[in-house]
Amino acid sequence: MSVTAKSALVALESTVISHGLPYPQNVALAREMEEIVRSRGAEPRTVGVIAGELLAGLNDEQLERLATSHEVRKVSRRDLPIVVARKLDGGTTVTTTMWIAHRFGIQVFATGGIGGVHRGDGTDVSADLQELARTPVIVVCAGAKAILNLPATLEYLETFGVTVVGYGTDEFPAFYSRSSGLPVDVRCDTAEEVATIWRAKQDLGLAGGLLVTVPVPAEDEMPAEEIEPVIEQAVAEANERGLRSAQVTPFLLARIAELSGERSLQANLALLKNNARVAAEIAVALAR
Ligand code: PSU
Ligand code: MN
Repeated sequence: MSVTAKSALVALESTVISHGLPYPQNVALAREMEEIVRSRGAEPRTVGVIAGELLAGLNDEQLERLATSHEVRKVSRRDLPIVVARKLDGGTTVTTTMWIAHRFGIQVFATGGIGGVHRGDGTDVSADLQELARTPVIVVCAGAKAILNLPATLEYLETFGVTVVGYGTDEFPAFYSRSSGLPVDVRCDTAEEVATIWRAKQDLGLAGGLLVTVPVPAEDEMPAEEIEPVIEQAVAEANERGLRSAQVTPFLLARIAELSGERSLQANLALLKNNARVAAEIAVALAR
C-alpha cells in the first residue's frame, strides 16, 4: 500500500453565496472559506450549477457570476432536472451540494446552518433533512438555522436515522447562538473522533449522512434573548407577505441582518469560516 495521503476534499455550497448573503460579502466569504480549507491541508470544491452543468470546483469567474447575477436559481433536488434541461445557473443548497459532492466522491461538506422544520407551518420541511437521511456525506454546520423549529427539526432527524454530533459541545447549537438547550446524540472533541464514527456508520452499511454541529465562535455569538425577538418579527413579516417554499429562508436571513444592524450577518460569516476549518480537519483525518 502506498503511504501517499488520499486527497482531503471539502465541498462548499453556493446557495449561501447566491441567496444567503449580500454582495460583496458573499464573494469575499466564498473565497475566504476556500482559503481556510487550503490552510488546513485540504482542497476546497465549491459546488454549483453553471449553464446547466453540475460542477464541484467553481473558478473565480463562476463564483462571481453566482454571487452577482439575478438569474441564479436556488437549486433544491426538485430543481435539478430543470436547471440541467434548460441550461440555467444555480446556487446549490445543502441538499443538492450533498448530492453533487457524493457524485464527485467528496465525503465532507461545510455550510452555515442546515434547513429544517419551519416554525408555524410544520409542513415546510427543508429537503436538507431527507438528503441527510439518504446521501453519504458528512455535513459540518452550526446547527439548524435559528429561524426554524429546532426541537421539531431534531425529532425529524431522529425519525430518519441521522446521527447528530456536537463538536466540542453537548448541546445542539442554534446557529447565531451557541446553545439551544437541546441535546446532541454524541459529543466529539476531535476530527479523529468524528472520522471514527463515520467509518463505523459506513462499516455498518447505514445509509445517509452525518450531521456535525459546531457552535458559532463565542466572540461572534448573538445571545438568544437578543436574536429571538428579531427572528419573531422577521417570521411574522414573512407570513404577512405570504412567502412560500424556497423564498422563505432567503427573506428571513436578509431581514434578520437588517433588523439586527448586521450583527447577525457577522455571526453568520464567522460560523461559516469556523465550519470550513472544522470540515477541513475532518477531511484530513479521513484521508489519513
Ligand atoms: N446556511 C447559511 N445560509 C444559507 C443557507 C445555509 O448560513 O443561506 C442555505 C442552505 O443552502 C440551505 C438552505 O440548504 O439555506 C435552506 O433553504 P430551505 O429552508 O428553503 O430548504
Ligand atoms: Mn422550505
